[in-house]
Amino acid sequence: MKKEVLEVLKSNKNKFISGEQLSNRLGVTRTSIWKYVNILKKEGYRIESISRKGYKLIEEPDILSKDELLIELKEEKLGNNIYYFETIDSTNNYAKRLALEGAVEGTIVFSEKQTGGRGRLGRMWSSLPGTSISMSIILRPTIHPNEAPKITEISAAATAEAITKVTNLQVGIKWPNDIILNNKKVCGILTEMSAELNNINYVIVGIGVNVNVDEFPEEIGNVATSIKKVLGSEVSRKDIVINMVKEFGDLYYDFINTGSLERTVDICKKRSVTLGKIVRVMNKKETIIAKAIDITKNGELVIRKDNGETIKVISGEVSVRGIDSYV
Ligand code: BT5
Repeated sequence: MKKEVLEVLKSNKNKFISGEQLSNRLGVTRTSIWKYVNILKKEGYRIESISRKGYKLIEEPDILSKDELLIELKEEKLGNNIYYFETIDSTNNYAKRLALEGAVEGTIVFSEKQTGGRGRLGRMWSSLPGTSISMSIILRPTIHPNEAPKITEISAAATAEAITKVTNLQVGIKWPNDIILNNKKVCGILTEMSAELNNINYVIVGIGVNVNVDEFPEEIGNVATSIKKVLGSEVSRKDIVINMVKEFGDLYYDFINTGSLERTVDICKKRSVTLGKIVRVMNKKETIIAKAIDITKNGELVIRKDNGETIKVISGEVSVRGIDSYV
């Protein structure tokens, strides 16, 4: 019921709505309404209450609570099922557990704090409570497991577009999974999958964004930045999440329905900080130094070695000269 009270207050933002109207509309007593309003106030909503006039929502806190997101995302294909935690080891771990229990596509797990946030290949991901976004989306795409890397690119494209939409900042994409601002990493994406030979059971897309972070732990101070650091002012995490989920839904279902990754690749190419640069690609077999020259319509990175040989890279560790520790 708290969600319903919040929804009515939000749809009447900056206007008074009487306790009686609220109670009639929602079918609960005025005392209950008063109790829910008090809980919302404790959560940080600024609500004016004046006897005989009722309640007026004046300001919403920048929290990624379940109620808030369910209301904001109710028209979207993704995000109709939300889990929200104050603290968790890793949203990807929890999403994996939910997926195994049968959670539907579009279920999203958020946490303010992660005690064991993960990057790729066992690396750590640092997420700072209240100022970053840590979220994982469960997907059940009807595609061949070989195509799963495309989902990382869809996520990167969607997140970059969302950040630009909210902040006007021109963020770059370092193929395939990093979002870059001023040569530093502002967002990382970890895509994990459970699959059989020919079909995917589930994909978990974990996204971490540094939004209003002021100070990073020393060990990542040289590589990490936040939107606030570059923009010079705070940004609503909620706005970024809402835009990101919308954009993601758009690009993802476009790909699932048409089989074409064209829209995503266009965004990734336009925003690429990798193309035209010398890169170091590491895979299980070897390390290659080459020039990144293109991204194919399937999302592979094309690199050209000094001897003229070109190679298509599907996934792997790519460092870009000038952006990573690779110099
Ligand atoms: C990634 O790995 O960039 C994927 C990060 C995914 C994080 C999300 S948060 C929600 C979900 N739940 C999880 O447990 N994970 C996902 P990779 O490309 O391997 O980069 C990891 C490297 O980035 C680390 O070794 C650090 O150098 C650096 N790093 C760690 N925390 C960072 C931060 N907050 N901002 C920028 N760089 C960071």
